Amino acid sequence: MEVCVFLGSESDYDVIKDGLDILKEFGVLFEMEVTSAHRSPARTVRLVEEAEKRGAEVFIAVAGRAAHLAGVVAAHTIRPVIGVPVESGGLGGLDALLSTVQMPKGIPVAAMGTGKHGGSNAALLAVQILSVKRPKLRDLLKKHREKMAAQVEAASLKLKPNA
Ligand code: RP5
Repeated sequence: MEVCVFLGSESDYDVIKDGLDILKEFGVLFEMEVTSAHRSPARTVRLVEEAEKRGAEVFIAVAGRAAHLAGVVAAHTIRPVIGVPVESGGLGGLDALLSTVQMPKGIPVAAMGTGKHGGSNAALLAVQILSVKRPKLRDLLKKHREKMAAQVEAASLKLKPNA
């Protein structure tokens, strides 16, 4: 395993679905578990320790509401932890965003934006971290950026009158 993905609840799955596709596209080995910082704290800590032993180099933690999952994972590992706040409940994700991003100094979490964009960016950031030591991933990331740039240009052309 290279990337370990934790969801605070099954209901968070949609937020990371596209991100999982990105990890697959880049050929990154990942495993995913549902575990909660609040509802299953002991399981969360055990899973972090097991994932480290099995080679996880980066953790992604997806959670909503008082989203402490990424912070708790970060407290139990020195591997990089990427947090994805989920839009749920009455506060539209601001609760989860602030819970994820406002870590006290000493225990960093790389906090993404809320929702599906955050889920996709978490996967891309995980690939970027892995790519520091893997030229093949760096090449794939460059191609991914070139493809996006081409899509922007194509969209621009499509919207031009008389095109
Ligand atoms: C958080 O509470 C989870 O990460 C989820 O985003 C939210 C709601 O969980 P469920 O009630 O849907 O299980 O802990």
